Amino acid sequence: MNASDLQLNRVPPGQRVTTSFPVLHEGEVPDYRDLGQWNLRVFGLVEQEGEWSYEEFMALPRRTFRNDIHCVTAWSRLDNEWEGVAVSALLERVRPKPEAKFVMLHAEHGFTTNLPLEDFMRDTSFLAVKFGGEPLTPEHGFPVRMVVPHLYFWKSAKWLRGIEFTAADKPGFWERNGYHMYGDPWREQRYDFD
Ligand SMILES: Nc1nc2c(c(=O)[nH]1)N[C@H]1C(S)=C(S)[C@@H](COP(=O)(O)O)O[C@H]1N2
Ligand SMILES: [Mo]
Repeated sequence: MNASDLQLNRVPPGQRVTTSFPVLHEGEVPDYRDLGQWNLRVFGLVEQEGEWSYEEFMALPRRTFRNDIHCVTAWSRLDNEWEGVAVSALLERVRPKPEAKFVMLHAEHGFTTNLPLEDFMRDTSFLAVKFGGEPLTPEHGFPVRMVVPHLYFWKSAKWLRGIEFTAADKPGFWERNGYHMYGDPWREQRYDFD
């Protein structure tokens, strides 16, 4: 097997590799000059709701994560290096109830996206604060974005502000607008008719 075969195995069907980092989102980049107003709320079907201020969140333990990301618009970016907080660090404190089966991620300005609890809890999913050794740039989600690399990148909510645990799967913003409820790049679950 040569190097290009190895890369092929890492690129899902219908995707092409880019070394740039495209910026894609709906609406305005939030203005976060005043992080005193920022918090992250974890709520819904949990034993104890959680809320972290910016300072509290930045004091959580962090580690490096390496992954490949796949955007539904057909670009993939390999070998990304991030720094972030493991999902388990938040769940230790809030503890989802047994009825919790899905998660709705809530971002600034009302953007939402849904995923199964199991996918949210994978040890490859995390809350990113740095990309390539630097704090996230405003357009890539500063101060905190979700990263769920095994699903299409629209599930990786930028400007994350809330994590809601629910019993039933409800569509988020793009999912209401025709995107797939799950979004597995390896099965090309791009739109809801795929
Ligand atoms: N808050 C928020 N997060 C978002 C989006 C958005 O519109 N708002 N778009 C999603 C989509 S469709 C994609 S492809 C990725 C793009 O992330 P990037 O701009 O860092 O490449 O962010 C996702 N996260
Ligand atoms: Mo996207």
